Amino acid sequence: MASDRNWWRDCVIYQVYVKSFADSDGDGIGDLDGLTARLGHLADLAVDGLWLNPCYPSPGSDGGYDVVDYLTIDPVYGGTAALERLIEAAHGHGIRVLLDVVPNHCSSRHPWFQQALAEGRDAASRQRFLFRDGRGTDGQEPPNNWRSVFGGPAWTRVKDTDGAPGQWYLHLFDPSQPDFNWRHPEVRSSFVQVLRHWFDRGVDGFRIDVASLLVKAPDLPDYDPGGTRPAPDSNQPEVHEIYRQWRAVANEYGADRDLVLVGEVWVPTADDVAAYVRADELHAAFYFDLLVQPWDARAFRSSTQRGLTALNAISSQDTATQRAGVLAWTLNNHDAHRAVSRYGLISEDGSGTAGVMGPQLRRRGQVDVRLGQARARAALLFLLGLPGSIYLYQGEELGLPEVLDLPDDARRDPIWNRSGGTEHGRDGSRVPLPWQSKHPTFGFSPDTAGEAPWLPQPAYFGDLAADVQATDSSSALSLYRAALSARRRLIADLTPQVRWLPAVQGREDVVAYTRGKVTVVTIFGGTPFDLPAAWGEIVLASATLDGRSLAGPGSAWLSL
Ligand code: TEU
Repeated sequence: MASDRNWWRDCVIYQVYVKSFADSDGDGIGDLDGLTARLGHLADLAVDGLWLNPCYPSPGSDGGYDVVDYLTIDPVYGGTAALERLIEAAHGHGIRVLLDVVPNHCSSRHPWFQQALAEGRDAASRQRFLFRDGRGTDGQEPPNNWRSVFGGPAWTRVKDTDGAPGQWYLHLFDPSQPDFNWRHPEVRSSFVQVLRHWFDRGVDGFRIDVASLLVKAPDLPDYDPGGTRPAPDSNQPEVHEIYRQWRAVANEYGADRDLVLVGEVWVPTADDVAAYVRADELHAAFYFDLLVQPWDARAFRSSTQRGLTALNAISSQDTATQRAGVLAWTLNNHDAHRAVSRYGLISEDGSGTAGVMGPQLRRRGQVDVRLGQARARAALLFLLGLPGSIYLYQGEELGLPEVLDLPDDARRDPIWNRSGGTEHGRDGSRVPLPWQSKHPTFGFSPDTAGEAPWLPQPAYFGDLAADVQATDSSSALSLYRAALSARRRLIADLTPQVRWLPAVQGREDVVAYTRGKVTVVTIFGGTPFDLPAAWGEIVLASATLDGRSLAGPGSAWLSL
């Protein structure tokens, strides 16, 4: 690949939920050859890279975030050879490929965990995980009060080798996902080996799953329900040592490869996020604060500024040779309800949001899809103007809403079962993509009759299929193409400094910022707004223009 220095500082990465992107062999499950065959879609979008959700061998109890073998690709996705084909083809289009590394936990079927179970309580193999004796009479109570992100206790009790009730092991997610002990040297060295293994095969970087969770507070103290102490299961200072080591490994591959590590970092404050992109740590960290904001001018502006302020503070320590990384901005991923449905939610029914993060990411209720689509279009232009890297999630370029009404028996997310069916979980953003409107599986699977798609596609997906949108200049797909190519074209004109403009025409629902010659303006309300002549020529708009009057909700880019 051509080496354009630090491509990741302002890249646009497209997240591929492989299982739902395109199925090449008719088993109803998306795979890497399906993705390779559809690379033209991504080249036309002008994305710089792909992040693939995990496609390692896995029982799939958490969509592949329960890994059995970190060094191969599951045959269901085409095996390692299919990844090699994908990398070669993607690089041919100038598109980089990032894998997802899952270092906090593995699958309970991982050989290390199986060994730890088989060898019993005093075995050295147990030290790679977090096994503890229980509390209370006969160790019946979990070792501490931590809760699983997916609901219920974060501990599961195992049987001793003689069949008697034994120790407990920690799992911050599903019981099928035991947490590693990151204070164990073999755990550390094995993941360095994982990184090198894939870097050596041409992978351009990694998205790091739950990057802030790996190290737990010594002695695993109880969680403080009052919240006066920092959480003992997240964001421990020692976690940063891991990323300094990983950065050094990535750096070994040199400036030509310019590999990237981006952390999925859910931490309390913007300063906590920025700490992960200190010059010798990660290249980028997700700034989820913006993703969880409601559709509101003040909320978007202040969240964005919090992120920028925190990053500036870290960047103030830059030297000529050592620069801090960037924020990774995103409004969609495979864990959240799609932006169309979040921003289009007109009344909440309060159901199904009880779990951790549910209220922020997955509110349920009545959705006005058209309103949500107009707002999501506007949000895209707000996002694409920002300095740093941008992460898009497959299907958002089609304006897909969250599928909120999947049949219960189709749901696969462990959150559904762990919550006893009270939280619906994340399947609704993972429904297989519609490519062709007039096709039994909307082009997801081949023509020959095979297995049904692993999650059912709603009938209305036909109207949103890529083929109909490709020829419609007013479609979401056309806007995404125009916006990404405008970003590419104008990037050299954009300074990293974001300057907020004072409210214009008394409109508190309008937010505008400039980066050098370019102004990005977003109308959050429904009233049209006159784009001031002083802002320059209109480059692009997400909504209808009548002269210089932009319909709301909508965004525009202007350039002097
Ligand atoms: O997610 C981390 C995480 O804690 C949340 O996004 C979580 O899935 C959600 O908020 C539950 O309410 C990462 C992955 O993105 C997710 O798909 C995995 O399930 C999780 O880690 C475990 O590996």
